[in-house]
Amino acid sequence: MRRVLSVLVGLLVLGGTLPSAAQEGYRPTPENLEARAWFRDARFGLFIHWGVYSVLGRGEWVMQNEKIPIAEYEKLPPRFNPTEFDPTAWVAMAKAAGMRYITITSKHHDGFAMYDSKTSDYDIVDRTPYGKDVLKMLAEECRKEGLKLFFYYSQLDWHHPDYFPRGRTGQWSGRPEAGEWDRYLDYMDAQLTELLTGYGPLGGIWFDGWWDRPEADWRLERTYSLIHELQPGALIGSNHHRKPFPGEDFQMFERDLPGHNTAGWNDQAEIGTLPLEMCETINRSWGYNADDDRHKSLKELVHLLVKAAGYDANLLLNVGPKPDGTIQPQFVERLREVGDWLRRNGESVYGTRGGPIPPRPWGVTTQEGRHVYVHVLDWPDKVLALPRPPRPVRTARYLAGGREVPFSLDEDALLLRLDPKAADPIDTIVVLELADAIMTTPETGPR
Ligand code: H79
Repeated sequence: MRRVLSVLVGLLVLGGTLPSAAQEGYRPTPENLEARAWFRDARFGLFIHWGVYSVLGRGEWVMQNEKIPIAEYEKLPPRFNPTEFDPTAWVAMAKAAGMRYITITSKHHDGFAMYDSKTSDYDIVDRTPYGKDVLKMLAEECRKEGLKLFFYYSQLDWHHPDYFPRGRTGQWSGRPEAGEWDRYLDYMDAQLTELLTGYGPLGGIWFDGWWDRPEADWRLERTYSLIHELQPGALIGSNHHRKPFPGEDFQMFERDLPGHNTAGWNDQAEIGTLPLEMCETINRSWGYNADDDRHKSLKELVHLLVKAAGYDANLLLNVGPKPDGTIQPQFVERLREVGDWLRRNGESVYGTRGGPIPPRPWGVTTQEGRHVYVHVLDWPDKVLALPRPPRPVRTARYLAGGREVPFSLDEDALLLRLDPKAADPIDTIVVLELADAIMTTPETGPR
């Protein structure tokens, strides 16, 4: 009895933060499982951060960072007029980069809806001179071109009066110190309903901002059930930096490989068994930042993609379009180069899972059926010693050109004898052909 009591007390104390506050007992439908398998195979997507903040060109956090009150911030939408927005060009860019899906901000922390919301007039159609629903235009183009579309949705809101009590951010917005949290959640559910009913079949919803109020009751049970009812095949993920909550369909990592914590906020992000995704920027910014010219090189971008795949994760790579609707040439060029690389080396990335040999400082492995792809990213020596793969090795060849790589096996190790002349400055890929396929399931797949 004492034990039962202490468990009950524990539940009362922890109530709001327990994962059970999400969609407990959720059983994904067959469509959802199929979408997860598709997602795992896709491996590469385009992240787009676009909102009225782009007018200022100082990133999507400008409202918070520069303590801009709502009354001031509301002067941005009348200045947002992306007359050069061309969904055909955006989707063509993503496809040329070898990306299989797009995730775009439908509403960021600033609360401004980038679509024709009927729940609020704080949206692109009602408040900007442009007056068009850019998400609808993008959704149509994605459908035409066979890319899946995900909507980023910020649970955190710096604009809505009912986002109260306030969390860690949003304290400079000038809102009255009162509000109805439940009314805010109703508003959020209403907006999500619009997004899930007005834009065709979605890839999924990418939540962010839960971390602003980890102590709050977000009523996730209701929100997640709603989404799964409206579109069982839409995947739910949340950037809460924790182990996935019940009801989620994939797990994401911001600016870190799964299990790493260089960004500083992934200390509680234990890896679960769902499909994984890592998001990163090409320069250092998500939303358009006019001063940020620290763009990653082609080599750095390919390494991000390949390492993510080696960790069994997708890479969601970001661009922040300008307020006129164009994407800076520095992004476009690099993405085209990544696409060129993928056209030559895509079989070592698409449709693969993390390989049987764990990621190491020299590189990573990926696998598909009987093939293990050894991505040698940084290894200057002629001999590379690896743990022996779990199946007999038939052949080893360079993916580029198909020449054989001499190798030897002993009880513990596979020694690859690499030819320095065949070394690729970006990624030397050796394909091992095994005698049998390695069976992987989401639960047992090597990480
Ligand atoms: O949309 C992009 C960013 O705007 C958003 N996520 C990506 C995909 C993002 N929001 N916050 N961050 C990224 C990092 C910010 C972390 C902090 Fe905090 C917010 C530091 C302090 C407040 C969260 C809460 C981490 C510590 C406390």
